[in-house]
Amino acid sequence: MSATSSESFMHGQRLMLIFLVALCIVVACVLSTETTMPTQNMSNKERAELREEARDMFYHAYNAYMQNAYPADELMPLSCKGRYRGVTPSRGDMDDILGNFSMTLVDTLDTLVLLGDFTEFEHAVKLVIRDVQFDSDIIVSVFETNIRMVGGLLSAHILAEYLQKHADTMHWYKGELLEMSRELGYRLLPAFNTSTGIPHARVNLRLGMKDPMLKKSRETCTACAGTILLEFAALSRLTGDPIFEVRAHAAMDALWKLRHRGSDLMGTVLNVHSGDWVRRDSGVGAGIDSYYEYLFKSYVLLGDDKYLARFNRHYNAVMKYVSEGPMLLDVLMHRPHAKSKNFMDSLLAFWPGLQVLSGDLKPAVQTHEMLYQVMQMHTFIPEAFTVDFQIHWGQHPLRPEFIESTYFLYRATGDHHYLQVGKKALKTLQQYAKVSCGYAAVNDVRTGKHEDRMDSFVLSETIKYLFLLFSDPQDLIINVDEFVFTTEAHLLPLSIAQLGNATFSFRQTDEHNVLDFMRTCPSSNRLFPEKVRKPLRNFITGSCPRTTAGKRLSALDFQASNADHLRAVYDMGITMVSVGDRSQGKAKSHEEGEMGLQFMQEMLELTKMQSINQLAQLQAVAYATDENPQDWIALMAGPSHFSPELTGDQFVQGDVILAKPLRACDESLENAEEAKGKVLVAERGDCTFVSKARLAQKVGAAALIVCDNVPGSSGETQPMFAMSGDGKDDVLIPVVFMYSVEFGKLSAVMQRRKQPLRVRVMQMVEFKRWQLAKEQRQNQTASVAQKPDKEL
Ligand code: DMJ
Repeated sequence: MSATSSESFMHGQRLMLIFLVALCIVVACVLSTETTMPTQNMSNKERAELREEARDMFYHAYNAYMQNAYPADELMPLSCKGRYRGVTPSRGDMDDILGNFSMTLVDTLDTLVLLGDFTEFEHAVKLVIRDVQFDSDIIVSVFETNIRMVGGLLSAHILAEYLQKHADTMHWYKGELLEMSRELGYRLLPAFNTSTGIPHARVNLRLGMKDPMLKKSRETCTACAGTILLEFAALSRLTGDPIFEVRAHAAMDALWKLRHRGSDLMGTVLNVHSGDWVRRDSGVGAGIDSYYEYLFKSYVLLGDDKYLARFNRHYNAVMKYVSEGPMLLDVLMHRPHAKSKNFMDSLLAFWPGLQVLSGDLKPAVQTHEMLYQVMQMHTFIPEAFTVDFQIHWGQHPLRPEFIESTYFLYRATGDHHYLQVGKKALKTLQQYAKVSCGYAAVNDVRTGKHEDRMDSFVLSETIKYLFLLFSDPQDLIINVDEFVFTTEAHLLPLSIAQLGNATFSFRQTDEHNVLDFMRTCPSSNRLFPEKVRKPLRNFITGSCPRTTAGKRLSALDFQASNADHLRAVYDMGITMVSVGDRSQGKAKSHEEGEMGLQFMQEMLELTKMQSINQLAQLQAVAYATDENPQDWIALMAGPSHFSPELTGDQFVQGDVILAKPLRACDESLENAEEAKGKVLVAERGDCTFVSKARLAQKVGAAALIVCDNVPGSSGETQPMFAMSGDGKDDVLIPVVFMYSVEFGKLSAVMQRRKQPLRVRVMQMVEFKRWQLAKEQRQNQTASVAQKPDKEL
């Protein structure tokens, strides 16, 4: 959904070829027949063991939170303590999800019921009623508070009433959770007072929109505004208070009016007052994801056809413009034939699950298969990956989307492949994310380094979907098919559409279950997904059979995102070896082997050109040494998408100074005064690049250098990337990124000197030109100086 800040690798499709070239093998002999690996069936025993392992995972994380963090919003699994808003060092905008309202516990309540742990559920509900309050002077995200808190309270209320009726327990419960969700709903309502009816992104829990910090509030994301209706409709129908549903419908209607009338696509960021689009990128991932989800699920939950009609219009547009084979690539809503990004984000992994629900199974199987290959390639699905399936942003906060889709695909097809995929995901979490105090997010899937962060969705979604995947639906306490899962995996009963009060029906033991029937053997459902996956099996490494007829593919035309090109290259005997893959390619014939050699020669040429292009985007942090003040040295740096580009002979010069605290994530700096007019250095981590930049700008710094927090990283050994922001263009100072090795050199010089070190931030290519011009001048002077002697 609405994760916005990202890092983007500058390497275009072709740059990846530098690595491919080094690793390709041309062998002129006939390709052996393609081998297929049938999906292994999973025994009931193994499935039950995995269900129990998922249960253990839940308790490992839940107990760690309850024992070390509660009543905090989140557990910090590395420091093994709670994360409190205003107490724990700020991570900038990211902290808008925190309201000091015990978010992880509220978000987790209904999972306890699914696990059948009524005792702990009752205990937890009592704690929430006793401890959680909302009257805080804190600005929170409307979207996150709605999906995690309102949704969590509502589904817990529904399940508490269910247990009263069916498990003869919790008789003391009198709808307190519903009252709490109504109170919280009222605290979110001021955000809806806009001329369009589209809610502001953030609201102060106590002051509403009267908080001076919200005076300039204008922009929100499509998903943020369009992921309200399920919870607000349930709130209205359960409380009998119509205001919530009215406001949420109005927001959905206003959003619908903003679609592009030609393409039927939506952008990702908009102005809540004018209704103007701020970002016109259109995809299915960050910034828009759950808007589509809520259109479809609003139809399912509320039975209102208009939402199905809207969903279908958008869906057709997405499949026409955004979907490209199994990939989903952003386009511009007003120019849908132009791709606007060359990377995909991990949030789009929810899409196959939604496709399953809407009945479009084939593309769901395909996209899921592509994502599974990305996961196998990089251990986890990175936050963003390029069309070449290289890492664009290496973070992985243990998100649920891929497992969620795996669950829905399994429920729809009964194909054991999806159990095997779930097993792989579960074991990966156990091996790489489990720490003694819970599960820690992965800071970079390349290094496996952990982050001190366990988002509430790890318990409310990631582990819940794993548990559901390995559970036989018949063994669950509730019939999950009678519920809609909200975007945060909270359960809302389908019968809510008829509700004046909570009188929906729960499972009847003898009821007919359509899905169970579909899975009885023999069923074509079992064969279908395998048939769709098979041609994609090596989608990333490219080994599908194809006819040889046709024009030779030249290196210049080659696009690594094009599946046909990948196949053609493979047929020429060139194997693209990606992380962890060491298989060799064999040319289909001698003729194609020759073509492969020719292709490789062209590729080498292109690689040379690529480094020239790359140089144009590289930034430099240059300084002169004490020993030789005329001699400037330039260290390699990466640019950012959100700050002004330094072009031509532009540069910013100033003394370098380290931010205090170094991460620069707080509201201000201890050395703010000193930082004025200087080139500030802040370390990567704890908050987004752009929030560091805003702070640097606020204190009057001339430029910002963000230095990496991964020891040993270097631009010499890994691709440079450009830092991405959040779509706003309010950063006016140059911001560059330096890997650790390069920054280490700068820092060593800083430490050696008694005086502050003066640096220039500029384009690397300009630095080189400048140096060259200087050398030429020196040479000329030298030759002029030599002339008289010679003449003598
Ligand atoms: C969750 O909070 C929800 O699933 C949301 O819609 C998307 N992002 C996170 C998990 O990644």
